[in-house]
Formats: sequence, C-alpha cells, structure tokens
Amino acid sequence: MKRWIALHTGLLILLPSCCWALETKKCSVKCENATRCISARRICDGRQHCSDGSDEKDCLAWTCVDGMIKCLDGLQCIRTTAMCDGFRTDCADGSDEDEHGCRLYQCPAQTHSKCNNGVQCAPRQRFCDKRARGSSQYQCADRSDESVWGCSRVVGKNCSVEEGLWPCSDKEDAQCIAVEKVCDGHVGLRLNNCEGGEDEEKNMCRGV
Ligand SMILES: [Ca+2]
Ligand SMILES: [Ca+2]
Ligand SMILES: [Ca+2]
Repeated sequence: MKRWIALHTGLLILLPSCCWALETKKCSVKCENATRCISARRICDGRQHCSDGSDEKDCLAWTCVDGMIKCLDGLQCIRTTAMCDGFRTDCADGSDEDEHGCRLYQCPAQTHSKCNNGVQCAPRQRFCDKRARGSSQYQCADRSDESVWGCSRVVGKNCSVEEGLWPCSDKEDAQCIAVEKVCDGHVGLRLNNCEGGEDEEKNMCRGV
C-alpha cells in the first residue's frame, strides 16, 4: 500500500510537466520558465496567466492579436468588442470608456454600430430587436438602439435609410414606409403606414 501511495504521489508530481508539455501544440507562447504555453490572446491582457508573470511583461512592445486592441497606455490588449461598450471598464487605465476617445473610435465595422450619443458601440443585431435578452432590450445607454433612429440603422433590409425609408419588419422583403410616418400616431395602409402597425409600436415610440 505504501509503495502504491509513493507511486501515486510520484505520478502527481510528474503530472504538471507531462500535461503542459502535451498542450504545447495548441499554444502560441511559452512562459519564461518553459513549464507551459498559453494562448496569444492571454499575452498582455492585464491578467497574469504564467506562474512567472512573463505573459504580462514587455507589453509596450507586444502587438495585440486579431480581435484585440491596445489600451491608450499601450500596456494592455482588450477585446475590440469591449472598447467603448459602455458597460464595463476593461483597460486598467480606463481608456476604453473615455468619452473623448470613444467619440473618435470607430466600432468594429462588421458587427457593431455607434449609438446616437456618438460615444458607445452596441452590437448591430441588437438594434431594433425589441426583445429583452438578459436584463434589457436596450444596449445603448441612451436607449437609441430601440428608437426610430436606431431602427432606421438596422442593416439587411431593402429599405434605404438614405432615401428616408423605414423597414416595417426585419425581413428582407419588409414593407418600406417613409421615416416621417413612424410614431406619427397614425396607422393603416391607406395612409402609407405599416400593414401590421409596427410603426406605432408603443415601446419603440416611447423611446423616441
Ligand atoms: Ca495574461
Ligand atoms: Ca469596456
Ligand atoms: Ca436592443
């Protein structure tokens, strides 16, 4: 029994080096003490992952990997979607939620759009979704994602915002009506409003 325990203990001692070594194929960067590798996304992310702290050293010279962006002090990489998200300060220097910086910042073009306040970026698919997922239907602090303005910015519809048209639904073949008809208090196709009355939806109009 004693021998088994000794053997068992021995295995436990050997375990870390054996398994970190196995991980090396899928990791990008070795920690300084060469005991393990970590993903490049964890380099200079502001949290220590290497036991020797080497993943958070020399960060000024580190170039963030795709999908991540430097904080203003150049010392930390955060997810691009965390920049100017209006919900949480991710940079240790607070620069990701700095109002002036966020006004100049361009949201990730494929996925996010600016709220009407010009400061915050919100997921484009949550504009005009009128559905509460999690805590709220509003992703913009100014609630503009559910306003007429926000709804006119939803992409993937055939109604042209530039031409002053508003989509009655999120379908590709949505009926288009003039933006002025939205929340004007009138319903009915005869008056060129949405067939289903979507342009007078109470929650949306209240947020205008
Ligand atoms: Ca790290
Ligand atoms: Ca943030
Ligand atoms: Ca929303």
